[in-house]
Amino acid sequence: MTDLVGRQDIDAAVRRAVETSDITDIHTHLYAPAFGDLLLWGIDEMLTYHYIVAEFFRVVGDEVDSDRFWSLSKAGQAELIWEHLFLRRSPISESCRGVITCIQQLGIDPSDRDLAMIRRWFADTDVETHLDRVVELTHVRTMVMTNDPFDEAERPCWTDALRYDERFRAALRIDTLLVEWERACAALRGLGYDVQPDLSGPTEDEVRRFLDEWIARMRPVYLAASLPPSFRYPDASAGAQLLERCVLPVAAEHGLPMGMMIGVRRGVNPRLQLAGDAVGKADMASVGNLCSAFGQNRFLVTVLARENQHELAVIARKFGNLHVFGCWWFVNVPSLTEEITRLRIELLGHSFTPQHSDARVLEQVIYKWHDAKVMLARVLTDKYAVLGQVGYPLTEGQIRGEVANLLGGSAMRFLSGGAS
Ligand code: FIX
Ligand code: ZN
Repeated sequence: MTDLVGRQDIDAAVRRAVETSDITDIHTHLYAPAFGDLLLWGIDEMLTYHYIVAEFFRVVGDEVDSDRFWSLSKAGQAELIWEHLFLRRSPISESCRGVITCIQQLGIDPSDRDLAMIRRWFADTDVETHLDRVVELTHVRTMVMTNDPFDEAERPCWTDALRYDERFRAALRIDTLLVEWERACAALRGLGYDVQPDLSGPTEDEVRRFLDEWIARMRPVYLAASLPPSFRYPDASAGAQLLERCVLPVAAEHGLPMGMMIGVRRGVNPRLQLAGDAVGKADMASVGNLCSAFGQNRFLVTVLARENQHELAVIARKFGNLHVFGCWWFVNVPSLTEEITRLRIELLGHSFTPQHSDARVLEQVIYKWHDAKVMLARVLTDKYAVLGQVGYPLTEGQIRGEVANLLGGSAMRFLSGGAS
């Protein structure tokens, strides 16, 4: 072994591997430029990210009510947020600090706190050049989108003429089908599918036909849904019935994993719009029930509640058809990502994916992956150091390979039918 890493060099070897590895971001809300305005980017989009909007409403008091805020242009909203969260206060929360990290990493000087100057910098660039720059800066070379055929803004983009950048991959998003069957039923009828609210008649065949058609159109790498804490399997609800009789059989037939993000309580404060969702503890036994009952299916799962993380990792030890991924949304904060990643390495070794960005605005991959890399390097250095202490010979090549797996290699293998 010529590339043996000495105990004192582990830290540098891990940092080198993390810094140079290509990354696959397996869950984002980004779109390829071919989707036009659906790809959000630039400083005003960053400032009006729903993570930040929630923080804005906490501090603004009676000065700006929610109706007035939502009636403003995006630029107007961004200016208010800049004033309250970046000038009157230091942007110390994770989502606010993330904006400053992005600005700084893009080579813009944040020290003047000058929004007009930052806007000019973005006005001087175009989306294609900017995307190349973000990819080079982060090494995030593949981004999995969130593609919802029930979304009126997105559906028309999926014409035969749509040719999009191979750095983007699709994920067929079906929350409406699984969580809001009444709405899905009406939408499907509008699209010409013969479905009934009580699932009778040809409904199941028609839902399968809908899924087959969208799989053919999008060529997704997985199917996905965000689910509430109340999600249970088995269950008599329309969603659980459709999952069992339509979604999972179709997914298995096409060799596609089912992505499940569990634990979101939607619209706890509807006045905050997208920023109004919260978290609840979910039922991890249901995840185990699915993995056991559908051994021919593969499941990609993340959970929103800190309280669910340990049980999910334990269930993943029991089922090879379960791939745990990401620290999602409210657990994507440094104190918890480190705790969760350590726990997962301790229970699962390398067979999981520590992070995804969930970026909604292109530049967010910069700060979210910057943070994920720093955290991962710290945790891995500790874990390898312990191995070194007990005499295990680590090589640079092995460290590089294992880091690449954790940064997307393992997920991509799982997505294409292999083991984690
Ligand atoms: O369901 C999801 O994919 C969530 O990630 C989003 O609904 C959420 O708004 C979000 O952006 C979290 O990061
Ligand atoms: Zn998401």
